[in-house]
Amino acid sequence: MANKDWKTFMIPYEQAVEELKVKLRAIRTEYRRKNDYSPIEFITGRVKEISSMLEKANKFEIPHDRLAMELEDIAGIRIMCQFVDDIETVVNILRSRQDMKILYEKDYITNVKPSGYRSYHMIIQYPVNMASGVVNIIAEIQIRTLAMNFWAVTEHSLNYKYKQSIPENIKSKLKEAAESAYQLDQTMLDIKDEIKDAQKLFEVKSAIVSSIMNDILYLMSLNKIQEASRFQSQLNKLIEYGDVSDLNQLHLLVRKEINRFR
Ligand code: 0O2
Ligand code: 0O2
Repeated sequence: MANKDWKTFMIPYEQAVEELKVKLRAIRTEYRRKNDYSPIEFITGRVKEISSMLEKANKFEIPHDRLAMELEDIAGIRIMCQFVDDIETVVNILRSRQDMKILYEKDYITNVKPSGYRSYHMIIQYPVNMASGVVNIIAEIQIRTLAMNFWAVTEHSLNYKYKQSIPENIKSKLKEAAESAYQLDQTMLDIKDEIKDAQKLFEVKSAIVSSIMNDILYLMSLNKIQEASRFQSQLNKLIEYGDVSDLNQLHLLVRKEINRFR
């Protein structure tokens, strides 16, 4: 196939990655809008470079007309989670979606790869609506914790540098690092509830702070500059030392003041 044809071949994959990033990031937004803890920390996505796709086809002797069937990671999405048990939540969310079909799953968290690699993979079929009609493409979703991601990204770059033949001493260091990443995930899980509470509290507080700020701006627009700056300095103190109930009280006071002048 000519270069131009490969570019055409990639179009539905590029579209799928863009759509999936938007759709899956929306899950995070939904949790955050509800001031809930999100099992998704962040999402990245990419399509494979044409050159590395052809390299892989060559290596595994995959005929070009079978690439779409046999290369499952031409479109790749990565979902990063803070805690190991978020992965199961994300997997269940994906399993119940109507816009993709899960073909199969690979659990490299229970079955750690000999390299030390841990992640949960879901191979999906995803319909892309093209000008010419629907094209069903295959994509790979990798779900992992931040620690698993840190390890995998580092190991991947070393593999790239050493072209798959990493020296033994570095290999054994990488195994050690994989074990440390695993331990880190376990330790974080132990204090998960504490961290979640703190993060949730932060979300709740920032929501109240931003409502108070809006109200203060409104007071300013009513030309009540003195009142506005008094509330602003109270707010500044509470941002540092106040709790949710202090903030709520201030919010009520600001509201009352607005109603007085409206
Ligand atoms: P958010 O809400 O910050 O997650 P695009 O499609 O243009 O939005 P692009 O440029 O294709 O995104 O980038 P890619 O590679 O798909 O994803 C990059 C996203 O991952 C960005 O999020 C980065 O902020 C986020 N990211 C990458 N590494 C980290 C990391 O270590 N920690 C965190 N928290 N986020 C990371 P967005 O798009 O800004 O959205
Ligand atoms: P990229 O784009 O460079 O990441 P197999 O034949 O079973 O060994 P297969 O069928 O391609 O491999 O699938 P597998 O093992 O599930 O791996 C698919 C992807 O998982 C890889 O894509 C990597 O992204 C990631 N992965 C798997 N094993 C490792 C590992 O030991 N270290 C790191 N860093 N990542 C791994 P590619 O093909 O490498 O492409």
